[in-house]
Amino acid sequence: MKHFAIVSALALGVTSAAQADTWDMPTPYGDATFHTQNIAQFADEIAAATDGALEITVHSGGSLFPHGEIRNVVRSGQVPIGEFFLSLLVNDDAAFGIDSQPFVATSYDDAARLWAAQEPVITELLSAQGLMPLFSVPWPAQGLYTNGEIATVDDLAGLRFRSYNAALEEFATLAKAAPVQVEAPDIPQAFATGQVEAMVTSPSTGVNSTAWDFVTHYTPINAWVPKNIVVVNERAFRRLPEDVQAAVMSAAEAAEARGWEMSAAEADAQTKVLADNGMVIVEPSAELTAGLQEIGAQMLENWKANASEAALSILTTYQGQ
Ligand code: PCA
Repeated sequence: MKHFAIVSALALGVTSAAQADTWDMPTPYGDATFHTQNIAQFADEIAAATDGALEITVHSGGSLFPHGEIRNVVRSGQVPIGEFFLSLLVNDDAAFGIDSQPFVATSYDDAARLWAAQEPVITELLSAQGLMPLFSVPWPAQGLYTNGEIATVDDLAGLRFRSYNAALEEFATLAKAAPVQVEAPDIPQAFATGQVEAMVTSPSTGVNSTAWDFVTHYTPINAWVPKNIVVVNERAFRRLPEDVQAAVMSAAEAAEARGWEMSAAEADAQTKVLADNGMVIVEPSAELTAGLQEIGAQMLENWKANASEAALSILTTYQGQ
């Protein structure tokens, strides 16, 4: 009897240790960013649904790992889950980069159709790396932040231009600007020190980085609607009890739906915040738009030249819809 009691106590100890999991989750953007807030809610929902059996600790703003390493550390199992900017993986396969190509998908409707075509392809590519996508959420369409009005592409020539991925670097180069890679949390400092003097990003990131402190004009060129993605290490996920796995999947589905709504609400609301803080909002001139579309057309040719069959099938599916 005594022996039995000891054995069950041990068994209980083992069981409760296996039941309570804490996952560290690195993310690239700051706490004021709607993506981070959406992820915080995702974590809360999982903790509540599993009675604390899975607690996710969010490490925002690149505080646990730099943005460029987040995919690799989830892949290696150093952390079980993480968020990153999807098109950063474009060097693995062009399929990851299609949402950052100018003028392919410029509205939320387009972005949703593009994601429907892209999701099965990138799910397979990530699975080959031992990763499973949980949910993906778009940023508001990307606009132009400058000092003074930009009437034509020529006005961008020579500007030190903040960039966040390979596509934006190519875009800036084709506009004869000088791209400089800067992570979102470092934007204010990069402008303050003169490292950069213009950028393309969403109204959300413009507001989160108090763009009115260093630029005067915002031009909503709305050229692409890029996404973040949250991925989980497949082995770490499979180790979870089945009911916890189900709670993660259902919180992920809710987070994707909520994130798209938050993004759409931010597009107008944060543009208004830019205006309320004194920025001049200028609709792009026909000439500027035409010039940017030419750059986009050339970029898409380059993208296609580097695209796998699977990547090209995304475009075919999307354009055929
Ligand atoms: N904000 C992020 C990515 C796209 C966006 O709107 C950034 O500027 O880094």
